[in-house]
Amino acid sequence: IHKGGILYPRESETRQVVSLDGIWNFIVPEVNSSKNPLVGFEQHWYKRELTQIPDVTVIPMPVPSSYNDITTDWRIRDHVGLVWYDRNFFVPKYWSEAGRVWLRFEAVSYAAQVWINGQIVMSHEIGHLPFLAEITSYLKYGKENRITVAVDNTLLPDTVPQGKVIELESGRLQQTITFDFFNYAGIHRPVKLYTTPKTYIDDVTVVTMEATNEIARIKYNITIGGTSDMKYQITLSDNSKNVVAKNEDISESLGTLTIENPNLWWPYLMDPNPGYLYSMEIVLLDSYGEVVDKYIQPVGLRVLSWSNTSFSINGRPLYLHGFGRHEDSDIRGKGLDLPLIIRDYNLIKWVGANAYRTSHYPYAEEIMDLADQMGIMIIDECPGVNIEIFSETLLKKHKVSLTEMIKRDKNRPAVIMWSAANEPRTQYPAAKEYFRQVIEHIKSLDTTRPTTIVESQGVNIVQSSEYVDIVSFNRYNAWYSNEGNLDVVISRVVNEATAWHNKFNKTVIMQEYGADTLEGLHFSPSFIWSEEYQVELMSKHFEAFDYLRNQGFFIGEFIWNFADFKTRQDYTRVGGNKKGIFTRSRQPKSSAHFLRRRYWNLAKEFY
Ligand code: BDP
Repeated sequence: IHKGGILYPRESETRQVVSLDGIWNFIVPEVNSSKNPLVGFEQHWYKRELTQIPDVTVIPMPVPSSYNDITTDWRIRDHVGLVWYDRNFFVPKYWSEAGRVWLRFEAVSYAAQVWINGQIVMSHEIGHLPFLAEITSYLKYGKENRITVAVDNTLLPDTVPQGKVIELESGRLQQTITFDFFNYAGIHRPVKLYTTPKTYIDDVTVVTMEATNEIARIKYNITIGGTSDMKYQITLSDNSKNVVAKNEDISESLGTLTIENPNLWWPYLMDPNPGYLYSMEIVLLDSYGEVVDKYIQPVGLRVLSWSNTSFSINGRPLYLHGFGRHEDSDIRGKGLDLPLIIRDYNLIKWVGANAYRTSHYPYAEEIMDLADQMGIMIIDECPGVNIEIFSETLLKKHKVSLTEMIKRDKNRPAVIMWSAANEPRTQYPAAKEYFRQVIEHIKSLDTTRPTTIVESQGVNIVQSSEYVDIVSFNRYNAWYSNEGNLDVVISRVVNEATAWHNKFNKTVIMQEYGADTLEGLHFSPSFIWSEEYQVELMSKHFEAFDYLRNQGFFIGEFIWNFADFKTRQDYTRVGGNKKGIFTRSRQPKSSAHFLRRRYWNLAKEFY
């Protein structure tokens, strides 16, 4: 685990950022004649260009993207184990004077080992999270360089998330998983080279201490790498670039700033100007007053507070209405795709949602940036989905995944809650101590946001809910249980939400409910899988939610799912999970229009 910060690479007068995205070379060892999965290590493939290796097929592979759906070869789609990527790139001569050069991967699923010019520079496990290393001494300046990456998608009982590998009678390995979404793999997010000076800003933490219409106060903490003898100059500017607060020429890395008549950060539909961001310019100065390094950090002014009956932002109670989602689309799988993410935000705004959960892993930083800018509230979920077997090794890695996620997202105003896991088997006695430690770990890193665990087990057997701040549950009434029986929905939802509140005396969110729906399938009277059924199932839930909202502890509703998504091959899935209110190509089903009416009405009523 990288000890320092994992700040998003941003350009400034003192920093340059270069993208390594593009078409890389790619090899899947097993689809070649040797069939030996370890051949790449045995033959030291990282010591030469992949295109120079005899008797292997090198194929072009886009980065960022999942590799699974790019080719027409099912052996690549369903491959388990190691694959290899490489490309060449140039480093300008003047970079040797830059100070330091860093390499940062925004996410590789699941594990990666990285070489520069044949020398190992870093390895990382757990997908969906960034990792970086300084590579100054590995580069050839003013020359061509090579980057090689070995990627392993294998999930085991001690990975986050868990999986098992079985050998089929054909001799092929097969990945088994307990979650339904497709286990996409590859270099999923951008790869960047960037420079910093020798002494550099390593990490920034900003917390809003107070946020009213009259005054806001933030506390910051800067950590630096290199010489510690530096002066700091901290400037906060509004979005018209007017300086509103400043700390000049100070030697402390810790400080506060006070902003008069601030523009607070408000969620979408709660204010005419949601997602207001200031920018905090952090400058390091040497003893001559020369600028050494500069980093610009967006800052949203907002405070959260919660009790056993409410959850508020800047003192105003929240009602969360949104969905669970996935990073998923045709061909690129979980690869970052800018047109798709902007389309998604346009749909989120159209439907009038104010929040979503990053089910079931942290989403790309570009997606999170947009949430900050648009005022879409995020329940930030770590990759611990469907944990079945609790062990010490798993607990350690689970904590690492939370450390990395919180380090990455701690400054984001959009992130309003940490979700430690989705549907873990919390009925087992071992879950109790496990999640006590997981939640304690989150609290040791951040106490400004509430925690949750998204539960699917029954209220009376769950071992972990006493530790969280907010109770979350998923329930598929009239789908996985009582399929077809829409008339039982209202009482079941009301009774269960009430039981959670009564047992744990906390606020409650329904994080998932829904029905698979094939767009264009119509039945009257409604019948499962039809558009009518999805709409009717929603309308029953809405009645239950309206009742619950009046009880004073129910703070959110999230339909499963925003869009249809690809799953593992399974006889209950026809071309994937179809519980989306949008299709996989992001067109509305009848349910999207129906949800839109409700979410806009909620917005009017609450704000
Ligand atoms: C829930 C899971 C979610 C699934 C959903 C479903 O949390 O990941 O996609 O069921 O089966 O249990 O649709």
